[in-house]
Amino acid sequence: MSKILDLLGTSFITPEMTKAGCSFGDIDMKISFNESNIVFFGIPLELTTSFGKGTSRGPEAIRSTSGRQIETFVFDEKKDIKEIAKIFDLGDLKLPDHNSNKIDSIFSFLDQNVPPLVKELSRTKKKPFILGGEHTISYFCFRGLSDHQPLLIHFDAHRDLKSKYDGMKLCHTTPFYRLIEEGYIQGKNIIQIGIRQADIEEDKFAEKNGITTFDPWEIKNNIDNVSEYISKVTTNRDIYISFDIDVYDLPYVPCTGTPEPFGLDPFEIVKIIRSINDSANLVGMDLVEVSLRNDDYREGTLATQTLLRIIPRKYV
Ligand SMILES: [Mn+2]
Repeated sequence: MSKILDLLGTSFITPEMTKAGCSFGDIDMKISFNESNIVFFGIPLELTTSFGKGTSRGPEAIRSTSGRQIETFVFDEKKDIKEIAKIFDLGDLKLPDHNSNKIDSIFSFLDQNVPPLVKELSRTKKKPFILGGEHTISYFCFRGLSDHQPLLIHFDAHRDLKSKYDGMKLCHTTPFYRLIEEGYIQGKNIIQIGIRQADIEEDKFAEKNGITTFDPWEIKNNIDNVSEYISKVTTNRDIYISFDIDVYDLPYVPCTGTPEPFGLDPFEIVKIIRSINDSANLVGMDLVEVSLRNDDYREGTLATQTLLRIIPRKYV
């Protein structure tokens, strides 16, 4: 425990010292770490991205829009998150310098620090909300919560089930393959939502391992059936949400690295978020692959508004 507290004191750039200059939501009623029940932190990892760049600015995009642009009152929920949640923002994890350190040494830093931190937060009844950074971080975050055997609800355009990519076993296209291969989760406990890009091996791997997939065509044609299914399988279940912003259709996400057409719109995403059963228990979540370029805050806004639709749910 003391090791974790040391880590909190020295290993984070406080929200005020990040580029955004404010905490998530810039909430004026200050909550102490001990009082909090939701703990935000950023992992601005951008190490293995293969196409568009900028995901290291994800936490900045989310803190800036949530703190400076968007009300904490969620209009359609008629709830103010500062009244209903006790949020503490640790800031951004200080990562080893990406330029002078090898990929392996940065991964070993994450390996040593992220799973124990997430586990300790969970043990002390604080739900970790982790802002990426590239999707690779989910591998480290989920491991800290795998003892709960949660149902993993994975929103993404991509399966991220490759066994290897560009010679790397661990990178932004492989986290869920690694989690399954290393025994942290079974495929039958994964639901992938919004998928529209994969290679044939990933598709076969998903089928072989019993992963449930809802592609956008099915969601567009039959969202009520999808919602009903999700409500049923999340009843009385621990759940973990891994949310890649590129699950949204291409026009909604102008900055993310690998945008895809044929995606979902915000109304469909909110409908699915609301279909998770009230009796479920969110053990943690990550929101990844958000980016910020040329002062284009649309994607940060959408990411924040997605979080603001999750926080008021009973399962949080
Ligand atoms: Mn993706």
